[in-house]
Amino acid sequence: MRMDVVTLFPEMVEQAVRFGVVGRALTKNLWSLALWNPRAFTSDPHRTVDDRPYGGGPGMVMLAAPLAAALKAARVAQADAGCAASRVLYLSPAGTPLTHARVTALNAQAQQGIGLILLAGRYEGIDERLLAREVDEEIAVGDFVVSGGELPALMLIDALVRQLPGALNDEASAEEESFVDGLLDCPHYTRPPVYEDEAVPEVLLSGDHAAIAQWRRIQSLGRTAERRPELLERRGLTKEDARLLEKYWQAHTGQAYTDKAKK
Ligand code: 9WO
Repeated sequence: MRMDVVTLFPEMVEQAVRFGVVGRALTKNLWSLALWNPRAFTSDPHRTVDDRPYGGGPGMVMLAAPLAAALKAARVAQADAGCAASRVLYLSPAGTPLTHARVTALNAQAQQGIGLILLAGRYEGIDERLLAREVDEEIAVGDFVVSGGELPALMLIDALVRQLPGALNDEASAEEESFVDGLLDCPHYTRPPVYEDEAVPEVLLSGDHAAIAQWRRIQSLGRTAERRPELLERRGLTKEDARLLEKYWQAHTGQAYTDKAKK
């Protein structure tokens, strides 16, 4: 997978991708990264990348021309690297909320040779004319504003790379991960068997893999119903999942899960 990032702080991205799963995947050449600083594509002595907003108001706006030149360089580099096409993704609070399904779809595109160019804004934003001409998709990682698009870009990179074959030590962990089946993850435990007088759930020490799998499913269903009921409504429940959820709900509330809707 080829990814390019257009950013005023390439060092920030370069350092952040060297750690953990993403760093190991980079070392294993499961993906590749190129960074493009719009400041390198300026022609004035002050290497200007921003200016005051027309119409007044606080802060500065990123100029279109340096960004257009940086994006062009990224597109050419991706074509030279064999990408069939490039897709420019702008990280913005106004973008489409990022979901597991969207990450999976972007990965599928990348597997077909589409290079991803992540555009990270700074200041108050980017000249709208650049966005209209160059951006294929705006993506939000949450309903909040941060100081720059770099951290959202790094979240997107992490979510994408984790899905690459060989990126995770145990492929099963990707399957069991939250949102793969539209459910939240089950709770996890490790040594010691008792911590601060709290014991690990007995079933996890039983060695009964079928019982453990069922317990984990019940926990995922129950946690999703408690914390993100809209995810359950969206995905629906099989008869078996409804039966398992009932077990959780009865044990945790003393009520039938269907009664919940009557509150
Ligand atoms: C800022 C903003 C504030 C309110 C409503 C919409 C907004 N869009 C932006 C914006 O695009 N800002 C630029 C990118 C420049 C300032 C830093 N940027 C940014 C991206 N802040 N927060 C994000 C972001 C990206 C993806 N998901 C969540 C937040």
